[in-house]
Amino acid sequence: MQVYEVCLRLLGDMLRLKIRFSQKVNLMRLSNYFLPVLKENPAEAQIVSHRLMLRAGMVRQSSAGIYSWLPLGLRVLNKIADIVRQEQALAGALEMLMPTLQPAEIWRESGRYDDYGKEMLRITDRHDRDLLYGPTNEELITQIFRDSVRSYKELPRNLYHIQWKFRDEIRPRFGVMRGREFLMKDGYSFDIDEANARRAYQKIFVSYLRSFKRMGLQAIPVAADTGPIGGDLSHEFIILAETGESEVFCHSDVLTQPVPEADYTADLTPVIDGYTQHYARSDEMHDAAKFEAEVPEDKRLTARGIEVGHIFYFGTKYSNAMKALVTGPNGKDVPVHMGSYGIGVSRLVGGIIEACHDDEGIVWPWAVAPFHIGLINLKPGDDATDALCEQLYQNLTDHNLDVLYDDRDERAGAKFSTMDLIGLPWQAVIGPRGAKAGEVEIKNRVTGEKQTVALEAAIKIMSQPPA
Ligand code: 5CA
Repeated sequence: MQVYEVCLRLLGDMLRLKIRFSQKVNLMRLSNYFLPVLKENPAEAQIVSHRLMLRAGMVRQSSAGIYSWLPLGLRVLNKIADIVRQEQALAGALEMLMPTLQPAEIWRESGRYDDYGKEMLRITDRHDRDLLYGPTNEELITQIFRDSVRSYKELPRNLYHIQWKFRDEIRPRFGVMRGREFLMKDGYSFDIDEANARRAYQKIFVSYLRSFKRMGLQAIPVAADTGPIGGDLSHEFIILAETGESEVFCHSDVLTQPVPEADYTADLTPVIDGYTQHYARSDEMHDAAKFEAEVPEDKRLTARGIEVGHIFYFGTKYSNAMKALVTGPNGKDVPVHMGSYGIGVSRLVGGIIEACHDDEGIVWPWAVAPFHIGLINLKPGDDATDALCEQLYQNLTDHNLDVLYDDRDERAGAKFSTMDLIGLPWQAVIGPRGAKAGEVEIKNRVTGEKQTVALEAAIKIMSQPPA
């Protein structure tokens, strides 16, 4: 062999080693992770999602209704936000980011500064200027819009952001479900007239049905009250859960309506009509006589639920008050027609757990699971077991799967119960016996079913959501 060949080979070996080394460092090892699980049920948690979020080390309360998101919880929050982003993009909405602190002046312009009452957290800066921690963003987006857009030719526009909000709720409770500080996706549409604005509303209606479905949820759109946001057309999206704070009254056929494709060039009216032709209302709008007159007895559904989204068409309420005008095709200035569209991103984390758990803990739907697979090493330090675990980890990540590797020196029972508690869709267990045979025991967290298979088969099975 030539000297240069030896050198090349040595170089190759070194590179390979370096890659292996860096990959090793990157493994999401539980021994390096921050997962402060609790064995006992925290006394302050009244509902299962709050209990499980605390027990699974996802959040910690900082003060009433205000939470820190720990690594595991943040991964879920981000996955939910990403689904929202993808669906908003398909519907033609653009992401931006507005600040949490807003000047009081624009709220005085709209007339809401005084109306909002004690729910608004008001702050004075060192120059004695009045600020507030935004509870929503109609004013700020209207200000941005009116300062930048002059002509109908720049319409329609739909802008959204995902940002923390603050509402000084009188009774923050149920963990992240009714927080004081919470993460919301809020979007705002701008159109030249009512017909176009209603179409913008329909697009977001469809995008919400799609987003919630992708999170593993069935959301029921119900006619809703507009409250402090204003306007005359509004729907809440409610997922059914016994612990929900809302009450829903609806025709059960609403539950069997198909979730539409993301074809936003099509006429969306038939899809929307499919949902809205039937009686479906939240408690605030409920009319018992109408419900009984319109819905046959065997189709009447009355249930509790969690409001995970809320959309509004309010026409020119803010554009009139704040003079957000555009020049129309005839050269005349007209106020833009607006709608606003909210999703409770942090509330959804709790909502999904309410819908998806069992006695052992959380059972994450695939699309929002913090990791897809929990890999358990039954004998860390045993060379063959370590090697097979690391190989499986590598192969799974090569398939774009998120893996959490329990390499801790702990009792097997403790490892199993932690994995059950944090609810990853698949568990893969490897011990010295399996390592010898090149086999992995995999467990479906949904059904509890276990099977022992060769490495390749394990990867194939775990690349898909468990049935
Ligand atoms: N400006 C409009 C639409 S962007 C708006 O603020 N709508 S909202 O008040 O209905 O809020 C939107 C969503 O935020 C709600 O559907 C709910 O899912 C979530 N949300 C509201 N208040 C809270 C809270 N205190 N804690 C957690 N999530 C909340």
